[in-house]
Amino acid sequence: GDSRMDWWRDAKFGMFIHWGVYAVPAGEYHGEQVPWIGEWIMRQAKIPVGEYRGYAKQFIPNKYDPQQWAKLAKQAGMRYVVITAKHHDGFALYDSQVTDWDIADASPYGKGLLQPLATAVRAEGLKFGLYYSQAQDWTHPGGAKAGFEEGSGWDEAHQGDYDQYLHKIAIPQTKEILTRFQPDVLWWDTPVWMTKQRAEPLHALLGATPNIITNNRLGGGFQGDTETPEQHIPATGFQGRDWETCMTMNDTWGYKSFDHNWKSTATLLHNLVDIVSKGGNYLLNVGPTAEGEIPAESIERLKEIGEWMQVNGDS
Ligand code: JFZ
Repeated sequence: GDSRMDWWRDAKFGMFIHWGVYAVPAGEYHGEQVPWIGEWIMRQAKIPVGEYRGYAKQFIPNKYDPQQWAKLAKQAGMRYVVITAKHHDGFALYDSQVTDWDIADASPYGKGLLQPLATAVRAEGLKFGLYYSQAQDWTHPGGAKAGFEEGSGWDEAHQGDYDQYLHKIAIPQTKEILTRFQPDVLWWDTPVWMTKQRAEPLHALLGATPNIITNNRLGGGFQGDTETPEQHIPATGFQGRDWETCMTMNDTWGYKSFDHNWKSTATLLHNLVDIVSKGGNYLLNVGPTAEGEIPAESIERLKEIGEWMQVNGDS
């Protein structure tokens, strides 16, 4: 067997965290409720880069309590946490040396958010993973592509060469997060315009963390370690492949103030049991606010899941 995968297969249940500047507009732009998932608001509302950058000034998570988050995950029976190091808006939750579009340089908060969480999560005995949007980047030139021609976007600031973006931003940042945080998981996403040639240098960086587990969203033909059915549970699992269903508790990954469509705790538990019975993992999302709080509805559900685990879990 592949002992590298042992902890992950045993884990069954993890916490996904989508957190970033999009928590400031929280789904609203110029007084309008923007449809669809909150972390896509920049793309959905075609917010100009300069204007979107302004939200970072209000992303000041003074209520951030990474120990509380780690304990919440642990008490719910989760064994790993995966957080967005950078989502499609290009904003890094750590102090990147590659750009000033990060929490330490663009927000008055002025310091990184990832190391405190990595430390807290590992202190609880959980594994720590990072999500990184390698292909889409709606701030750095050359990286805004979804639904657009390669090298263009909805703002002049997007003009640029995709390969330049990869070499100036995505490759150095991937190197940075792997060496700095030594994540147990790297969760790639949306490989638009990715080719084998483009993905190869990203894939090669994984050598810095030999035991890392990656998903199947790097692109360029790289399969990674895990299948990633999204927002659904496959009927039978995947023959010969590890897999992980990622899912929201309401209808958004990133925080939206007006999304109240919460799944019940019973539904979440049913999903967990269904997934585990088919040999998969459940990566259940929370979307913290710009102040740094996990929504009360999510906390309540995670605590109830934890109570069920006390009775039925295998600790
Ligand atoms: C992606 C992101 O665009 C989204 O913001 C979120 O981070 C989510 C976890 O991942 O969205 C996807 C990616 C892949 C599929 C659907 C949505 N897919 O394969 O069906």
